[in-house]
This record gives sequence, structure tokens and C-alpha cells, in this order.
Amino acid sequence: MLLPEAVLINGQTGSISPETGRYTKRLSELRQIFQDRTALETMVSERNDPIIYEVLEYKKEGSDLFFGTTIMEPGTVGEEFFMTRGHFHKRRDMGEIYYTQSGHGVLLLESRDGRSEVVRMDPGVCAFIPPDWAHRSINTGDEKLVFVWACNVEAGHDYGVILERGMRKIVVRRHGHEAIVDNPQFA
Ligand code: M6P
Ligand code: ZN
Repeated sequence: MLLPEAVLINGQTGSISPETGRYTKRLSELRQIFQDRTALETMVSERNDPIIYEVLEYKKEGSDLFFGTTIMEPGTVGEEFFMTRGHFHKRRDMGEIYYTQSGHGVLLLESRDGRSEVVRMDPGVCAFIPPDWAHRSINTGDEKLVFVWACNVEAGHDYGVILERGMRKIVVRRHGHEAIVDNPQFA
């Protein structure tokens, strides 16, 4: 029998206790998602392949739900803000929530039929990601962006279509301001 448990989450650091797993994404693992490949390679070599985000999770064998935190560093590659890979769920009937704890960013969503939506990620905002919407989080602030996510263990990640052709919108810093613009490389 699974037993209830209190999980302590630090909204500033994203730490979880108890934590059952984690992974780190460095810039060199995200070569396909940023537009400016020259800026990317320069950062990989000159800044020692920086960490872009970390995902920490709490998952119990036999449970239907799991949850965790994502901790995103601030920064840009060329003019594009640091972002996650972005994905649809394998299970098209399963959504997710992203509950922002600290920092500021943008949650970019795209439906199968090509509609783009944005939910701002500010502390206290719990974003509802409906089933079958691709989602990518982007840190547009100058501090860490920390959010709590929760979904069904069966949801799964489908990276294919977003990796291959990108998302219709990109989020960039232009003239010192955040801007959501059409992706010139959208295939
Ligand atoms: C959130 C969740 C995770 C996801 C992570 C990074 O934490 O949705 O399931 O893995 O963001 O996003 P991605 O896998 O698209 O890089
Ligand atoms: Zn997801």
C-alpha cells in the first residue's frame, strides 16, 4: 500500500525532499533548439557548457501521479532566452500543470492544429496545460525560474515534432525587452 507523505519543496532553489530522481540539461545537449548556432558553440566552449535547466522529481512506484520541480538558469543564446526542449505528451489525453514559484518566464504552448498560446510564468501562477498541447518553458528574467510540475506517470514525452520543425513562436530579447515573435526557421 502506498502511504501519504509530505514533500518539502523550496520555491527559491527548487530543491525537493525527499527527491527520487533528477537530471541536468547543458547547452551542448540543446544544440537543435536554438537559432543561433554560432553563439551556441561559442558559449559551449567559452562558458564551459553551462547548465540551462535541471529537473528534480518525486515519483513513487505504483502511483498514477508524479511531480517535481524545474530550475531554469537565466540567459540567452544569441537573442533567444534559455528554454526547455518542449514536447507533446505521448498520451494525447493527458495534460499537466506548471506552478511558478520564483522568477519570471513564459510558457509557450502550441496545439496540434497550429494555434499558439502564451501563459506568463510569474510566482503564484499555476498554468493549466490541456491534453495535446505542446509546451516549452522559457526563462525571460534575470534570476532562476523555478516551477513545480505535476502530471500522470503515463503521460510520457514526445519530442519529435518540436525538435524537427521547432515551434511557431520564439521568445527573444530585443532592444533590452522580451518579445514573442514568429520563428523565422519554422519548417
Ligand atoms: C517540466 C516537465 C518535465 C520536462 C521538463 C523539461 O519539468 O514537463 O516533464 O521534462 O519540464 O522539459 P523538456 O523535457 O521539454 O525539455
Ligand atoms: Zn509535459
